[in-house]
Amino acid sequence: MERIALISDIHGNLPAIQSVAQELKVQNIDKVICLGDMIGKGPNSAETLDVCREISDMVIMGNWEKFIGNNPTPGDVNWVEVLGKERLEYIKTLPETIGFYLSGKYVRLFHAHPHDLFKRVFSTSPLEERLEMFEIPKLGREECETCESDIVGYGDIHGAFIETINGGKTLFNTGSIGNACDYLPMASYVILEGNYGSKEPGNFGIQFCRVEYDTIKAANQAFHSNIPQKEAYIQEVKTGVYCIDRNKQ
Ligand SMILES: [Mn+2]
Repeated sequence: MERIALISDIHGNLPAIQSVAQELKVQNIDKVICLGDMIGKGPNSAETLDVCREISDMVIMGNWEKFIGNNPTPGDVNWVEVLGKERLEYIKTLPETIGFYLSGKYVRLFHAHPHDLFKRVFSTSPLEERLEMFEIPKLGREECETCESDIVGYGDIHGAFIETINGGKTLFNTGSIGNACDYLPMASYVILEGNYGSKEPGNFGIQFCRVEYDTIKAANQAFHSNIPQKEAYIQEVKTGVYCIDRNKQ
C-alpha cells in the first residue's frame, strides 16, 4: 500500500509547513499532494510556497492562487512584489482538480468544490450540497474518468472532518496546515493509504494527523510583518479559533 500525504491551506505560515515537512520525512510517505491556498493571510507567502512546491509531487489550485493569479494587485498587498513573477506565473498553471483510483475506489481531490473554487461546503451543509461534492468536476481536470467520485478530499474550510454518506461514499476535509480553525492550534493533514492506481477493490485508510509547531514564532513573524488583519491572524494561530470578522479563508 502507498501512503499519500495531503496538505492544504498553509497560508504563508512558514514554521507550520517546516514542522510538517520534518514530520513527513519520518512517516514513510510515498507521495505528497497539496490542495492549495499556500499563500495569503500569513506573513511568509513566497517562502511557504517554495517549501510546498519542493515537498509536493502535485499541487492543486486554491481560491487564493486563483484570485491572486487573476488580481495580483487587489489593493491591500502588491503580490507582484511579494511573490515575484515566476511564482505568480506558477500559481496560474496549477490544475483545479485531480483524480485517481485507490484500492478500487475513485478518489478526487480539489480545494473547495468540484464546480466552483469559491464555493464553501461544511460538514453541517445540507446533504444535497455534500452530495454535489462527488459529482464529476466542472472545474479543470487532469483526468477524464466519467464516473462520480467514491472518495472526495478537500481543504478550504480549515476544519478537519470525515463522513461516510449515501451508499458508502466518503467525504473528508484535510484541515489546515497554517491556519487551523477547528479549536486545535496545530497543523492538520491527512494520510491516505491504499493501492495507488489500482481498480481492484482492497483495503484503504484515511488517517488524520496533527503536528505541533511553534505558534509563538509564527505569531511573532506575523507581528513584525505588515499583513492585513494582523491581529486576527495572530489570534487564530495562537488559539485555533476562527475570527468571524475575517471574510476570506
Ligand atoms: Mn484557505
